[in-house]
Amino acid sequence: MLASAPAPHAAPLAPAAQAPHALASSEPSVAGGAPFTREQVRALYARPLLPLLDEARRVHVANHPDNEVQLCTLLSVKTGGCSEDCSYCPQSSKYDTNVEPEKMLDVEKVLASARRAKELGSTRFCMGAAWREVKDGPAFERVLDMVRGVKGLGLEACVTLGMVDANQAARLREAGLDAYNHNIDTSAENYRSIVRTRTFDDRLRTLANVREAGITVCSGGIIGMGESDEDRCEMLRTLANLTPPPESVPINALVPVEGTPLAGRPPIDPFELVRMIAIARILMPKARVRLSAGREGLTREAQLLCLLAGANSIFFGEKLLTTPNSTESDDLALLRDVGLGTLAPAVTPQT
Ligand code: SAM
Ligand code: DTB
Ligand code: SF4
Repeated sequence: MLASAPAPHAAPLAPAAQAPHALASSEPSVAGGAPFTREQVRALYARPLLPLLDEARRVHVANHPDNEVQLCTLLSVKTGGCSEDCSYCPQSSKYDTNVEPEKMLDVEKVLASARRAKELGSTRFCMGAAWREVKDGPAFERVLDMVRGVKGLGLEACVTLGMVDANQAARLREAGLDAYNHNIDTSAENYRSIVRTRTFDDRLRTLANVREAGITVCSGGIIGMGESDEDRCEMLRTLANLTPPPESVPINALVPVEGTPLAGRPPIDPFELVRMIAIARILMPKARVRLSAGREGLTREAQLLCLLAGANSIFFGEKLLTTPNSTESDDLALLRDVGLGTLAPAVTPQT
């Protein structure tokens, strides 16, 4: 079993309220931009939450429409039976979870789901496969058809399929793919305590292949796996120092799933998620920051704080890939009650 205990370097950073040089809220804390140093990100992490939120909000309104959230719908197009050992994942064949391996979905079924997502207001549709890597052949050809079909509906198309090589990335781009999701999940130092069947560098290599093919990069991570504050800072720093930084950054809170090594992890304090989102917003001003897995356990007030901190997308639909998400009606009610609009379709449907 993989380690689920806190990493050895889990000493907390200076408690926010006692940060020795708390900045005035009007002072930009990372003047100069990327590349960011370890110390710069640590200093952000150690700031009291309210000035941090002030700064994140300033960065947000300077770079994005103020009251707009993108709805993105997820669909698992090939569920379970994955050969990787990611210790958070219910789809790994190494763990006995209640996810049963399923055959890959037909293109028509996927497109029916994408049509429904569009009717409900989603402008992005992300298809996930529980694969270690893409293999050339009929399954990949089917994914390419799915991408063409989703683009034909006028939606942004994203896939998350595990590792891809340069040629596969180029073929995805040719099919019209907008974005590839491939999370770094945690810091380079902590990676081996979470995943052993591949390396952090494997992750970065796929991100480089995606970027090279002209596909936008969606990459983020997970908190609540027993990582240290330092790991969280380093994860965000790695993302922000990618050149260019990712266009899309999902911040997930672990959904602990029975049977996985991380099943017993306690829930995070929602303020930790707010802090991560605020720092992501400050370090990556132009990125769409996605309030991702783990929203089901958050109150409306905590979700609003995440949106205030700079999140401008949520996963919309009653399921993430295999685990439950907030309901569509609760999400629409939240957005309505606080007067937030959703992003209008950006792409003209192809006929
Ligand atoms: N197999 C592909 C891969 O690993 O890149 C794509 C699918 S994978 C399920 C997509 C992402 O979902 C992972 O990188 C991880 O960040 C996130 N994820 C998976 N299980 C999770 C969980 N239990 N809680 C939070 N996030 C999770
Ligand atoms: C991401 O960062 N989070 C989403 C999406 N990208 C693909 C997936 C969350 C999966 C949560 C566990 C599950 O439902 O299986
Ligand atoms: Fe497989 Fe992706 Fe789950 Fe890891 S996160 S076990 S690669 S499906």
